Amino acid sequence: MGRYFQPDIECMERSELEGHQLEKLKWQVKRVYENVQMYRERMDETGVKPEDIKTLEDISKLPFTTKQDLRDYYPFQLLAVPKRDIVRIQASSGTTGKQIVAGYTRGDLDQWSNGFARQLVAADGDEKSRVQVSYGYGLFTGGLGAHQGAEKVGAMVIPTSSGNTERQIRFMCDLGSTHLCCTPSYAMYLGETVKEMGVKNQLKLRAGIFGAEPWTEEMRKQIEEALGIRAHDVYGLTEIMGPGVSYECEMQQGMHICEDMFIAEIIDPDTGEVLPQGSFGELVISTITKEGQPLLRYRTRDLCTLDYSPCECGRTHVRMKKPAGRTDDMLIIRGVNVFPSQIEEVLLKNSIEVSPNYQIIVDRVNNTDTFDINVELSPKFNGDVEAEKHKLETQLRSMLGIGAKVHLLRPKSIVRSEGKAKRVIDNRNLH
Ligand code: DLL
Repeated sequence: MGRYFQPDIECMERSELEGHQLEKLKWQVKRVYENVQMYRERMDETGVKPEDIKTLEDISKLPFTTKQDLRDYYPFQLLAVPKRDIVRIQASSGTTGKQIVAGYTRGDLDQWSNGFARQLVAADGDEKSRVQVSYGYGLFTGGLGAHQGAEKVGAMVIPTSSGNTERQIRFMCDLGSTHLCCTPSYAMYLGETVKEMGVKNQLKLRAGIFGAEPWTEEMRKQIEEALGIRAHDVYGLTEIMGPGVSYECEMQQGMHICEDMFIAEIIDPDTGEVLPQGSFGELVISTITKEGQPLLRYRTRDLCTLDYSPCECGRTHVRMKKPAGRTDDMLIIRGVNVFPSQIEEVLLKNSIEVSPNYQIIVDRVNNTDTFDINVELSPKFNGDVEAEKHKLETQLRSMLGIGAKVHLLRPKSIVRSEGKAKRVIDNRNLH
C-alpha cells in the first residue's frame, strides 16, 4: 500500500527510529552546549550536562525555547555553525512583534527538501507530476519549501507564487498542473474562481498540498469538491523548517511528523509539564538533525494531539492531528476561550446558506467585549435572512458557550486572501 519517497526512513521500525533519535539528540545537545551561548547558560543554570541525556525521556531535563528567545537573540546568536555555512535565510514577521529569522545550511535545505518530497509522493506525486506552487515566494517558507521539495522528486515545478488568480488558473489549464500547493484559504478562492471561469473540466489537478494556517475537515471537503482533487494537510513553521515538518499521507488521518529529524512532545501550555500520550496540548519540537539554527524543545504554541497508533499507510512516524489553533490565536471574549476554528466549523456546516468567508471582529464598549461575525451569504441563498441569522447565532452559542452577533453580507463582500487569511480583527488593544 502507498508509495514512499524514503521508505527505509518513513517505515522504519519504531525501536530503530527511537535508537536513531536518541543518538541524534545526544549529538545535538552536545553541539548546542558547545556552540550556542544561550543553551550553555540555561543548561548550566539548571545543572544539566550533555552527558545527562541517556534516554529519550531525559529530553524533559532540557530547557524550552520560545519565540521570544528568537527575538532576543536575533538575528544570528542562536546559530551553531559559522555564518559562512549559512546558505539561506527565511523569516516570519508575525502580526505583532519583531521579526525572527532562521538560518539554513546546505544540509538543512536538503533535509527540508526531503520533508516536502515525502509529502508530494504521499500525495501521489512523482517525476511526471506538474506542481504549481502558489504559496508566496520569499522570506515566507511556503514558496521555496514546496519548490525545492518538488524539484527533489523530479517533478515539473511551476512557480507561480501567489496572486493574479485568473492567470494562475489559465496556467493550471494550459500546463496541465497535477498538484497545487497553496494556503487552504487561497485554494478556496481559486476554487471559486475556477467555477466562475467555467473551466473545471479543463483542470488536470489530482491533489493539493495545503497548510500554513488552520483549516477544518469541512473546508477540506469543499476544496476537494471545487477543484476535483484530494486535499492533503501539510505543517511547518519558519523557526523549525517550512512545509514538511509533518505531512499527510493518502489516509488523510493526521500528519506524519518527520521523526528522524524531530522529536515531538505535548505539554500543558500553562505549566510546561509533559503530558501523557494522546493528550491535547501544546506541540513542542526539538530539531535533532538541524545544523544551522538547531532548537531544543521549541514551544510552537500550536495545540494538537499526537497519535502513536499504527497508520494503515505503513509509515511508522507519529501523526499530529490538525492543530486546533494556537495558544496565541485563542481569543478570550468575556472570559470565555474562543478559537476561530470553532466558528469556521459552524459556518461550514451551513455551507448551503453561507460561504466560509468570514471575519471575527472583537472590540470593547463600556468595558464589555463585543463579538461580531461577518459572514457572506452563499450566492444561491434565497431564504429568510433573519431566520438564517438566528439559526447561526443559536448554533454558535451552543458551540462557544457565548453569544456572538452575526451579520450576513452579500457574496464577495469580504476581501479574499492569497496567503494566510486574516480572520480576526481584535480592536480591544486600540483603546
Ligand atoms: O506557515 C510554514 C508553512 C508554509 C507550512 C506552507 C505549511 C505550508 P510560518 O509562517 O512560520 O510558517 O507559520 C507557522 O502556521 O506555527 C501554525 O500555527 C500555522 N500552520 C502551519 N501549517 C499549519 C497547518 C508556515 N497545516 C504557523 N494547520 C504554525 C494549521 C498551520 N496551522
